[in-house]
Amino acid sequence: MNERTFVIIKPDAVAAGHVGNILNRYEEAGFRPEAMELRTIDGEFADRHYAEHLGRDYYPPLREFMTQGPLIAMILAGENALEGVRELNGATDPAKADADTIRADFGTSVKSNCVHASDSPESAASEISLWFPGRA
Ligand code: FUP
Repeated sequence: MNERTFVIIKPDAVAAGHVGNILNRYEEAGFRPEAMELRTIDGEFADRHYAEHLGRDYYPPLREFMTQGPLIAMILAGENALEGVRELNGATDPAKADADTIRADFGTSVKSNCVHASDSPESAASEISLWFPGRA
């Protein structure tokens, strides 16, 4: 099924110069960008994106991390994009991610795990409307 998912190349990966390599993984797997923007978000926007995580002990450093510099926000489309992109990304903790996944190769910690992708059709729809309201 052709699907859309919302993806972030996080500030750690942008700062480290991994944007091209990460985009290459998605393109080689057949996913294509429908929208893409370099953006620096503030804390209030991070709170909206990570609404489920507000109040967790790890959230304040995560908020700081996501607002520390530019990130790449994008909509990726393709066959089974939701599951396919999360497989390419690998497990949340880069130390536990399968070999050759993006997080295994470019992530450095659970917080600095270099990419985000929507985890369900519902979260894709709400993340796309938050980040790219004109594309919802
Ligand atoms: P994922 O769906 O793999 O992005 O992971 P989660 O939705 O569980 O977590 C979202 C983000 O919260 C992760 F990318 C990193 C951060 N996080 C932490 O920093 N510490 C934790 O213990 C769990 C998540």
